[in-house]
Amino acid sequence: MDTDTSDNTGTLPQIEDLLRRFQFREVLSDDTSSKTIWLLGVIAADDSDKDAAEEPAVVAGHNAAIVVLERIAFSPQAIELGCCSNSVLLESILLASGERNDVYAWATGQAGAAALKPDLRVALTYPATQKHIDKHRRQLRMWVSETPKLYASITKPFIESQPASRIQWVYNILSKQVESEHIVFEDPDPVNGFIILPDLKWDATNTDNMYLVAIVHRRDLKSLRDLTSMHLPLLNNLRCKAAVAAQKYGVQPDQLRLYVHYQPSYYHLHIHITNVLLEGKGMLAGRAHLLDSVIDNIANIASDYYQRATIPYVLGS
Ligand code: M7G
Repeated sequence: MDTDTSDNTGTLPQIEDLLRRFQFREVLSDDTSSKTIWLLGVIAADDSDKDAAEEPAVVAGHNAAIVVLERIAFSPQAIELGCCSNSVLLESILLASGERNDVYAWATGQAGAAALKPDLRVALTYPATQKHIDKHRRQLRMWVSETPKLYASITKPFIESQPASRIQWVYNILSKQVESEHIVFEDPDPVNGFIILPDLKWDATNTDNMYLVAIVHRRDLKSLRDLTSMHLPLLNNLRCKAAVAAQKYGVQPDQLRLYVHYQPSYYHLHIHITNVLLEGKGMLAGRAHLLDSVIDNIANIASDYYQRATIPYVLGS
């Protein structure tokens, strides 16, 4: 979701309208480390609402919606306010309760409105499908060791059964129907080209949290499992141009973490490009595969490395 406060295209009023109509049903999950909460609710359909690409989940007769609320990091402006000599940020804090022991003191409080604006990131999926709900609901997770045989008999048919509508958002970006004003870099080549733009998880303000996503133009590569030495020109091109894109935010090539997810949520090849300072669940062992290692495995070990490898990952029940 675009959180650009300069929005004048009507997107913000639309989102505000949907949030006002959201009726809470359940907390799907919450994560104290990323200070994020996932809420399931319903929104009574309205003529102006977007048609669902897929069958929406229905809860008590209404279309399901998921709202994600995340406390966002201090912005560069807030950091400046906290550090300058008269420390506007600190002066604005209203303390609620506090403790002191020897040289140590701690308290909870609330920063003044001017110091921390905006302080919340909101993402909305509406209408949400059962898949969206399952993805975010707290669930039992377990390790799976995917052998090539398991991939061929279970995962590949599963990937092939996914409706194209599930990656409609990808095609919308590639055809420049949405988010085109945010494109940071494009190589239009249909075989080795891609679009790089801010990931929806990043508000494009604090570059310590920089999170870009590179989406390849070709539509035949679903995941890591499809990559061979034939795709080295694409992968090397991606590695090189990701550095060019990141430099637009002042992030240097050696400050980048480039990786693909296996399993991804969306089966259309894309690369995650983040600042190394950013840490999170998406970078955990068992999900993130560094692009450098992918290139090295294919180029120097075996062209069919990812068709022969047993790949372990964590799967929700
Ligand atoms: P993934 O590895 O398939 O799954 O990555 P994950 O979401 O479980 O990490 C897809 C990436 O695309 C994620 O980093 C998403 O935040 C990002 N993403 C998803 N959507 C629907 C959009 C979108 O509409 N726009 C942008 N810019 N990024 C998106």
